Amino acid sequence: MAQRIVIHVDMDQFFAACEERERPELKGKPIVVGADPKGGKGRGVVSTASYPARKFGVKSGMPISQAWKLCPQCVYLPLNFELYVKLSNEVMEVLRKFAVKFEIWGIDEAFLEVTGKVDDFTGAEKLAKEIKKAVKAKTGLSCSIGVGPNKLVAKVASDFRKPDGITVVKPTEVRQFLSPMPVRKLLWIGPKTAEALKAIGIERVGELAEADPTVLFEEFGKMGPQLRLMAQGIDESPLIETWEAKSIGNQRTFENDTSDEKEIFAKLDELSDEVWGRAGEEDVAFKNIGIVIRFTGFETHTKARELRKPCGSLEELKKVVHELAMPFLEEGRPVRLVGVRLADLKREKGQKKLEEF
Ligand code: TTP
Ligand code: MG
Repeated sequence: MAQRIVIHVDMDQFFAACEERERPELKGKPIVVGADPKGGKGRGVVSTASYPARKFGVKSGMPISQAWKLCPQCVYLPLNFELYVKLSNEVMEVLRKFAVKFEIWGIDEAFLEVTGKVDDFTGAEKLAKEIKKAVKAKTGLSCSIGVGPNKLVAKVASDFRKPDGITVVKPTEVRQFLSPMPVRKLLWIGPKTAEALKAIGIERVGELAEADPTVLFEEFGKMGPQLRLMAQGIDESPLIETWEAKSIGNQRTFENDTSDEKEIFAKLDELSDEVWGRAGEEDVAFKNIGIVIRFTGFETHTKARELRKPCGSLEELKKVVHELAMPFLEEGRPVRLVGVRLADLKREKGQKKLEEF
């Protein structure tokens, strides 16, 4: 069987990087994204700090009032989730294409199973470089990448060199790599477990890897042996794909609001072509077709239809989109924006791909 190879990608200073992309004049400044500091009296916490802001000691999860004390000259920005989700989707779309199996782990991180796609860890390192380039080209954002024989090691590795790093840990290097790390670095070891381990004198992964199994069993029950295996870098957990949650959509605003049905349908057709193309590229079939229509002003309507079986052709997609839009256009009200969205996605040829190995 081919050597298993897993890649973990984590975006650098993600929320701050998104803000910098929107406002290039902020690039390189100490930025704190989170609650309003209100001149030091603010409540709430720091969501993230840019790397320059981290130099002042500002960190994710810290009270915003403390951040203000450490760095009153930092640029403080409120959260703009819509932006982060939009960019996260763009990033994930790029990453997905490099993977045999793909699992989104958080807003700015994902696992890629690349077993069989590359021959060895040298091939995987090359692939990691390509991934970084592709993410940068599409979104302008930088990320850090970890490569390992499983999820556990890949995740620790992506955090090892940040920002803009690549860390490759081959199977023979795993024990040495993990050994000096605090146990908390291991995926699935939360603060409580770390605390309990500390109570029995275990703080480093290497100590856990060599701990007396009986003591671990007494302390943690069945989880004890599991913890020890993790510390030895052993992890066979598979990637869990999350296709169903995803949708493919796009929308466009008219240059001038229009009530010309022909123009509106032409735009909807154009959007249908686009999303159909993307569904093809991503090898997904879909059953749910939706539209959005915004009239002059901000009155917005959405309408969706669930087909009985996956949509079979571009013509069918366009027909459904027209039928969904028609009732909204009868009154001849000027339209500002239209959109098409595909949901209930299923990977079409994915199974075949996996069987190839
Ligand atoms: P992280 O990947 O942990 O942090 P980061 O991307 O900002 O920085 P790094 O370069 O070290 O990876 O989290 C991703 C985003 O999630 C982060 O930009 C903001 C958000 N977040 C919170 O809102 N609260 C938190 O406590 C953490 C840790 C992150
Ligand atoms: Mg990150």
